[in-house]
Amino acid sequence: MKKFTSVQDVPDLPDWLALARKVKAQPFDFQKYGKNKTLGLVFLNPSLRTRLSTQKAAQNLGMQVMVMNMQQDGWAIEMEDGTVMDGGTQEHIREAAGVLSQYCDIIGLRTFPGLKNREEDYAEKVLTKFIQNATVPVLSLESATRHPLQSFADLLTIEEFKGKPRPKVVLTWAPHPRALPQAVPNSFVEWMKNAEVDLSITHPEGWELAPEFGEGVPVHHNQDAALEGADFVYVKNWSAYQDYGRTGQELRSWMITPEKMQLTNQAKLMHCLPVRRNVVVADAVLDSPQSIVLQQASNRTYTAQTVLLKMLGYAG
Ligand code: AN0
Ligand code: CP
Repeated sequence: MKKFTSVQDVPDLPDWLALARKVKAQPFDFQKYGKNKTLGLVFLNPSLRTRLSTQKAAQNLGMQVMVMNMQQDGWAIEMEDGTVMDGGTQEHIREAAGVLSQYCDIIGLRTFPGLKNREEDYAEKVLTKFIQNATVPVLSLESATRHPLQSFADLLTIEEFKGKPRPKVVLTWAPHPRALPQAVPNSFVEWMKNAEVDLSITHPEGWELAPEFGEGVPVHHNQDAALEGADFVYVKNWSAYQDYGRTGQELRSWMITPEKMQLTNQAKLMHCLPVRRNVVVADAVLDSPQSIVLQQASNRTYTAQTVLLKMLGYAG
């Protein structure tokens, strides 16, 4: 496996899910695959869960882990080819990715979108350049348009908590004061399309996902109607794709409250975290037994471990 950047890199999702369950049951049973292998985690943006769960996943496999926080500790990276580097950037991505490949057997990269230039973000410029210049397999730790490690954990969590073969899953937009990427909802939808779920999306007009992600998924602009009968409510803010980067922070009535959860089929509440309390979700919901956000975060370890195991060549 040369890369893990989206669900398209997963050849057999049911097989991967079965392995994730096996890994979760016996996390330390696969150490012969990771022994003497090194994982490098490169962050161009902040992270709590992805950093620690992927590190723990690698440790469970017996791997060594090196973490590089480029913003604080690295040189300023140049992404453009053919530039005269007499400005602010100090090291070209060609050397940076090439050098990291000398030290690591697998490299993880987190790179958020700039949310200014939609074309550039959706071309996955940074991730693509990194992969082109790395000589070892690359794992996305959230890129401009997708967060596949998150979505894999989300899917495992839904599989564990579902009470029927085909649960109703509602992805709902919620307000947030800052412009956030579309990566989490894009990816969630992409993975759910490959799962046994009845998926719909609710968001205010103007917050449609990019056509290639939203395509084929029913959309409701009335959040209350959309939540009716839901078994899972996946709440997340994203900034607009059309009016690229627009926040919608004034739309405070979209916050998930106990009253809204009353409309559902005693739904489980999911969020990738970090979550802004009483902006995105009310305290009373996050602190209720309906919230499974910590179980979601826990599953990040086992799904990351499954991905690493496959990247290490595990074929069982
Ligand atoms: C990021 C996002 O929305 O993509 C990371 C979530 C995993 N969230 C924030 O920046 C708050
Ligand atoms: N959910 C998630 O990816 O969290 P971090 O941004 O803290 O890694």
